[in-house]
Amino acid sequence: MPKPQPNELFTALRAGDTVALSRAITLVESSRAEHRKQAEVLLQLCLPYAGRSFRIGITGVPGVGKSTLIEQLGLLAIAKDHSVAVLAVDPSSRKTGGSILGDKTRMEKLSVHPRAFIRPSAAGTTLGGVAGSTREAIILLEAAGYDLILVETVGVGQSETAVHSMTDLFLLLLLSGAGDELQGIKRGIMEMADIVAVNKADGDNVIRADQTRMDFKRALHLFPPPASGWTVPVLTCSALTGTGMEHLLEQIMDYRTFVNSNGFLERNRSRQLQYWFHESLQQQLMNQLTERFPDDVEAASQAVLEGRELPSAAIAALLNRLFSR
Ligand SMILES: Nc1nc2c(ncn2[C@@H]2O[C@H](COP(=O)(O)OP(=O)(O)OP(=O)(O)O)[C@@H](O)[C@H]2O)c(=O)[nH]1
Ligand SMILES: [Mg+2]
Repeated sequence: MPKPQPNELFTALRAGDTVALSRAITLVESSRAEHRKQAEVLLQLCLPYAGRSFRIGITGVPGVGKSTLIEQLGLLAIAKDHSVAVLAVDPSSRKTGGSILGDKTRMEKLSVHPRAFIRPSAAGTTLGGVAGSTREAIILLEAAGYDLILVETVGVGQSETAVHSMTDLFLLLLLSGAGDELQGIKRGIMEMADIVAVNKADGDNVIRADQTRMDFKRALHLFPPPASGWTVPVLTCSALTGTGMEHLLEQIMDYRTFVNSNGFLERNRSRQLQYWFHESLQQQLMNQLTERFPDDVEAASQAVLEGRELPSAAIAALLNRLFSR
């Protein structure tokens, strides 16, 4: 079967064809040069339809209940006439590939719902690669008409920063009754959160969850207020029983209204575009240099490794030489 061309994929995904949408995402995830060219044509076609969704990043330690919560929240949002797409950025699961099955089973009802689309974790290259393609996948999902996009990320390392820099709202999930030392949640991640929810507030955990909620509310006072001007709410919920989910969705929509009306949403998005422009500039310059001038790059690198030159000087000399050719 011949591979569909970018314009065919575009027409099909605009018409709601989810098979075409899946293929389109696979295409932007590919690092092969010919795929990359096609992906760029496709993304360019989609660009006029991008930016119309509300993008939510969801983070928290493994097992906190992100996928379970996405299932609940997604179904609730659909009941309120939204259409929901889910992406996962999960560099840790690449070895086993286990999360693909896991995500689908955790989101049993959502994954079969006609107004939902779930794309399990990308099996791929570096985090940078995964993050870049996730960003592009968001554009495809928006062109396909999804108005709520949920991006799940595991609470490790840089994936938070990457997801934070491509979403409008960052939701931090915490475990109840494990409040000591702020559960090892890094300060930087706390600072990114627009909403904090203590999950698993059910059964014997209800009281402890509320204690955790108060602890975190106090802890949040120690951080500088968010640039959006929004007061970060700390809630309790149970993704298992559904308790608190309505309230969480309300808070999400309140935040959306808030940042829409004070202009922060737009400012934040243009800052994000700026960030991705610079990231991409660095990445592409680097790739071009190492592909086209491998010997020169290697020589400069050797000079640094042998202690003959400082990195900045070696690179300045390298660039001078290349640009004056
Ligand atoms: N009691 C209780 N269990 C929950 C709740 N939410 C999730 N769980 C359970 O916690 C386990 C992990 O849930 P997941 O939704 O897979 O958690 P996750 O954060 O997506 O995990 P990773 O994707 O591996 O990082 C599952 O067994 C869920 O059934 C909750 O609100 N209450
Ligand atoms: Mg999960």
